[in-house]
Amino acid sequence: MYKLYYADGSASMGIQVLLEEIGVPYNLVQSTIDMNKARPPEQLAINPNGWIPVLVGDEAIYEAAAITIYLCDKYPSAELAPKTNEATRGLFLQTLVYFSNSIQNAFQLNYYPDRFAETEESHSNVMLRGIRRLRETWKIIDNQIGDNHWILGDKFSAADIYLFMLTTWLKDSRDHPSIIEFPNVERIANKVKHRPATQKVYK
Ligand SMILES: N[C@@H](CCC(=O)N[C@@H](CS)C(=O)NCC(=O)O)C(=O)O
Repeated sequence: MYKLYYADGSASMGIQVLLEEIGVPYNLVQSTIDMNKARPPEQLAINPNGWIPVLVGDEAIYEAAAITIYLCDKYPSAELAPKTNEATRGLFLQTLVYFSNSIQNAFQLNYYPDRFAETEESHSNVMLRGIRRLRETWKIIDNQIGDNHWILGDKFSAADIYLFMLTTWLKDSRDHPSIIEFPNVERIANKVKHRPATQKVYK
């Protein structure tokens, strides 16, 4: 039985959708993304950064993209990722790493400006740069998708689940670009949203 350190609205929800799609049993362990609240000690022992998701199974690992690849490879019969010798394997890995490195980084600039600038006067500037970076990086993914049904082409994959999770962090209240600026992203996010696994997790 897997244990998933979890908080509403966080990247752990994408991993929960993936566990549901695969159909393996798991327990959620309540954690937090509130900077003023303590993380469970076991979570911190695994991931001293204090971030979620953290997944505990045969191994304990963190980093959402790594957990995604790990689970897809462990359960190949779920067919949520191309096999290592399939043509779209490179695109699958590239997209997940881009999500993690570039789109999540853009969100962090806007949500956690204190991590990127020492002085409080600089925070609003960093947040603004995050908004511009969100627009730049989502546009690149929107162009990459083009007319494809799913990110990788005709076949649904864990990268589509990851995309959906990231779109839930786009907030008008923070002056983020609206998803309608990225129609190909929006089209895929809407399809993922209506899958039973996503409905169960995001209710
Ligand atoms: N690179 C990490 C980032 C994870 C991350 O930023 N998690 C956020 C929630 S979505 C978090 O735990 N925030 C609380 C904090 O940074 O202390 C990943 O992709 O797993």
